[in-house]
Amino acid sequence: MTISTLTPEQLHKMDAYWRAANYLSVGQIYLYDNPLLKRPLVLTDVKHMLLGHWGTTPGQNFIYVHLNRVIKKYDLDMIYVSGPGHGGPAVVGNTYLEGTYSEIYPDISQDEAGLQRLFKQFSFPGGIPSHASPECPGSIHEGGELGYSLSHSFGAVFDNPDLIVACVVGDGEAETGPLATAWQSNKFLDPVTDGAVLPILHLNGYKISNPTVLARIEHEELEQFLTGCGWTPCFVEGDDPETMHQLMAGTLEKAIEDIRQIQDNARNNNDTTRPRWPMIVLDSPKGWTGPKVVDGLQVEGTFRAHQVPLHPRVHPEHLKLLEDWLKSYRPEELFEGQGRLKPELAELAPRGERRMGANPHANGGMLLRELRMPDFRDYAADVPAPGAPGIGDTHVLGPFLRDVVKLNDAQRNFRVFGPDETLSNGLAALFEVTPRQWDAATVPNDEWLAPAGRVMEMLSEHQCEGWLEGYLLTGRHGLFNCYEAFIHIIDSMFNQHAKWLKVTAHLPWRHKIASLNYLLTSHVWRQDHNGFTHQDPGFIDHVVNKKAEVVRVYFPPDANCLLSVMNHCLKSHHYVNVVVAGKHPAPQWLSMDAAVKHCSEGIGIWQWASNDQAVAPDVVMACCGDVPTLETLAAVSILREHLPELKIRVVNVVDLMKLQPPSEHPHGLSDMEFDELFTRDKPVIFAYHAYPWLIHRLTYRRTNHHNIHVRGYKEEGTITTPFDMTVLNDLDRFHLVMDTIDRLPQTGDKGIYLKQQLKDKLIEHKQYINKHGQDMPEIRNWKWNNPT
Ligand SMILES: Cc1ncc(C[n+]2csc(CCOP(=O)(O)OP(=O)(O)O)c2C)c(N)n1
Ligand SMILES: [Mg+2]
Repeated sequence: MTISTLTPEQLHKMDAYWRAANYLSVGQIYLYDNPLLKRPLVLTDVKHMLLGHWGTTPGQNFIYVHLNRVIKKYDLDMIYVSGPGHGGPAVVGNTYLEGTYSEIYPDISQDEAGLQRLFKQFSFPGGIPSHASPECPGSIHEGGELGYSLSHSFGAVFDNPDLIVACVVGDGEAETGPLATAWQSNKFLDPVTDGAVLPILHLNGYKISNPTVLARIEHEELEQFLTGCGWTPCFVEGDDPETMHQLMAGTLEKAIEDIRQIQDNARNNNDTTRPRWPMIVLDSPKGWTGPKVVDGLQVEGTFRAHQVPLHPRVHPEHLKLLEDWLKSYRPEELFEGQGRLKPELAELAPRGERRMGANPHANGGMLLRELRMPDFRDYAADVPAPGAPGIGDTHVLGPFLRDVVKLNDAQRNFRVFGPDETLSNGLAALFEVTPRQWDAATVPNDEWLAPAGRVMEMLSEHQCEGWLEGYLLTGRHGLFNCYEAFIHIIDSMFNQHAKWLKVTAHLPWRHKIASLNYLLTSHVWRQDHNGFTHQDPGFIDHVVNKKAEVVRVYFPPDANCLLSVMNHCLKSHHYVNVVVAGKHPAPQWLSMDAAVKHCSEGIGIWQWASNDQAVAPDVVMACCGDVPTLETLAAVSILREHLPELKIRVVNVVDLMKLQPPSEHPHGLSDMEFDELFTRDKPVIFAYHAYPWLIHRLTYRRTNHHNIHVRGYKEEGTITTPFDMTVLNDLDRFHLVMDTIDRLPQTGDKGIYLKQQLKDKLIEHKQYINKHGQDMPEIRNWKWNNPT
């Protein structure tokens, strides 16, 4: 590396550009008015509420101006991911300087009035958030919740061979679990078909009020740690701007050239050794160039620089410090009288779509190409009559997904992500057409591993989620398959993605992206190997907290419904779709034609199972989920055999959101439609896949809510037989029948006698499973016989 990569003139200009970005950042945090300091600063020029994060910002501004230089020099296709996205003033300021901000928001013009509005809007009611939020051009990562920057960056470069993501990782962020695991992403990156991530560890030494671990280990230890994670770290350390500019410029050039060399070797020389990709450690003071000492305490280079170091409205003597700080950037040298950045500085930014704020990858919907879809009907399970045997619903889905992969192989825009379960979740058919992408070593007996593949598996739900989000945010499609219980691990990441979707849906310049699709299987009712730890259907409760406009939850009761639902989800935009499905052999209910109709409606009466066609029903047996549907139909067959005079209506719910009123969710049934299905006054025995209270939550406003009695998972579980799982939670057919009898006094003595029989049955069941270790033959061999 040469010590003087930059000519004195370049260095001077880059330093000025950095000062301009720093000036804009301080202006955003503090100023209400007087944006160019054309008159002495007075208290009324300062905002009342001072919100924002200074500490990370000058370092990010420094990185941004240096990235701009290499983008121009090497004509790079590059986007910027800000791990400590609370450094919002940096990305907003830089996209303003490069011109993209004003193109999207003409009101924030490149003049004094625009500057004033730029400053005022930041962290201000009616303005913009303090992070690298969706409102900020060039952002695919808000960085409010720390930890996901590196996984997002890798997701963005998969199948984007020309893209480089410069990913700033906070040294505090690096302590999070998701970030700690994300360093390993380099074992899953194909230098031939994927792009590159350039991590820049922002070692400013501090978090909010603590030092960071990585800043307080030996230099050598940090180097070994990063090297051990498979990277080639290059250090840029210091605080003298001039020296640092030269160091950063040289280091960045070397990193870009190394990336190109690695790619060239792999792409043109067939070099298959795993690259040790370059990364940068930027060791610079937190709050660099800000106030050094305030009220006798050191600020620059300490944790005290994290947020807002001066409070002029509380301490009037800070006003002068603020003015001095702003003036230290010498704004008169940076901006013309009218407030526009001087042309000799403006020319440092890249042009057009090479500007990081204008790069289409950061507005992924612009690049979205629809998937080529096979006809899902071609994969139908044969269901000559309800109750036909099935091989396991996800096993039927597998060949359909296989062909989605196959059909989109050329456009390289579909991937399936999962911790380690694609096979055990019943999707083995995928491996007929694609391996798992794996760029570390392989040995004989490994299966389906190759440097490039459509299936991404690493045993970190965080990593899978982050990769998939990054992939979607840059305009591609994907599916996350996961054990139902462990999807909770990414609850919080789902939150952030759902928030992103909600906000971007209302930004006209942001194009819609493909939906985030979850296939949750190996679900609560069938955890034969694993028991209680693997039994938790609560993700659904979590998901429905989010805005109705972005979340969808589906419980296909059989394979044909699963095919229809998944086809719909993969074609949809800007939602989070949660699909819960079984993988074990289970009876099938609907032919493909019937499934398409049922799933299109999302909820409906199963006429073939009901006998209330001519008259009002005595009871509605509702079910949602594959196992509850099975138990409900078994209960219906008992009722119809023993109490044939009862009029029973069977309602199956595929689309959970149908239960909500239309005012709450766009899929919601009107009250009239709901009453037609569930009646206004008859008991409803509702067998539900997950925690029962969600059904109450969704239906509490409905006319007949007080008659809805829900059975579901109530946190009873262990390793036991499949049927016993339902018994432990009172969701089994016998309990459902007993519930019905309890709610229908007209069943009289006949009902009481039947109840007694069923109670005896439950004891018989316990005795049988304890002795034989499997369910009674009458349970195992039960088949739906259409009662006459
Ligand atoms: C997951 C998560 N936990 C806690 C916080 C609260 N928080 C905001 S900033 C911050 C410190 C971040 O430190 P670092 O990553 O080093 O960023 P920088 O020093 O660049 O500001 C913390 C703990 C958060 N935003 N996200
Ligand atoms: Mg830090």
